[in-house]
Amino acid sequence: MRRTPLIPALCCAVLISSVAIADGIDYSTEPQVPALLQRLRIDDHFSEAELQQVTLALADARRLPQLIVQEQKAPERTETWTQYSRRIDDSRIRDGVALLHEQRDVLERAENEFGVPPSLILGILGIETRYGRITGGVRVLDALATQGFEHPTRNVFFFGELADFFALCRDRGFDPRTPTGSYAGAMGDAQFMPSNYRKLALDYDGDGKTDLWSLPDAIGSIANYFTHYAPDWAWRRGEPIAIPATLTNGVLPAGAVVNSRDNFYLAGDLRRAGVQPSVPLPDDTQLGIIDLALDDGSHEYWLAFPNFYSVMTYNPRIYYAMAVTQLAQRIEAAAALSP
Ligand SMILES: [Ca+2]
Repeated sequence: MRRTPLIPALCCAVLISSVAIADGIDYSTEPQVPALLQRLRIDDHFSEAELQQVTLALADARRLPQLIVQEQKAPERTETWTQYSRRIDDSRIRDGVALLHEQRDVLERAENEFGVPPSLILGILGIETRYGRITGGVRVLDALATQGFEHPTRNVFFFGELADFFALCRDRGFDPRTPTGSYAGAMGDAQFMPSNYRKLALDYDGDGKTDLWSLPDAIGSIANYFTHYAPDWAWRRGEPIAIPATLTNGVLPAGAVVNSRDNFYLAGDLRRAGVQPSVPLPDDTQLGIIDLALDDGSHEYWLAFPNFYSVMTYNPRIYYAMAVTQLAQRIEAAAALSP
């Protein structure tokens, strides 16, 4: 079978040992703080007075090591597909259709401007926060200080996000002690990390504030995200995300690599090897194979287009991208029945 690499692999995560810190410590005296302040001074031109505010905020930050455990045991890493896919339930589909009607003008404007269909934006909002209902109650300051100073494997990433969080707060006039979000420091209806909030969030209702806790701003920002985040993985206007497939022989072709961002196959080769897409495709279509093992021992197979890997830039887990994809498709189908 011919294999065609389409998308480069992600860089490996940098591994750095964690710093042991006793409970109750004052994070403003943490040994990595001078590097944080220097970064803000150089990259974001913080004044000495602004750096003093950062130090005071860090002194108020709470150490919440349970957030690191939560991050390591995120549902999309630990649940089975049978468990994870329960998120695609009737109430999420119904609420998605309702929001499609309620925000139709904003969603259509985002589609015209960025090429990202309303159903995908609703799929993201539905899986991330139940359309803005559950945006997280952890102080972002606490989440990012704990994960940035102490996460055993992803501390470099979170340290960068902590710096971006302080810059975001300075730029937007937020008190760093105020915003709340997920255990990972993701904020608002769209659950943007601070670096993406700074780079990609839009004031899409024109009220002068870029507020990701407002649905119109979240909708425009998600659409913007998919066209700007990574040039290689940008959303392809008008192309599908993924379609179901069946196996003529009941087994995958020998040597086929599934659930990978590095292995792609041609539709013609797949068809000849017994992998049948649910709709006819030109032979030269490049596809990834998604294999979803169910708890009853059966499997669901899907064929993924480049847009599936674009969805994975939002969260690099197959289950996450597949849940967003299937929710988007179910919302689209339900909306077609009640236009
Ligand atoms: Ca706004």
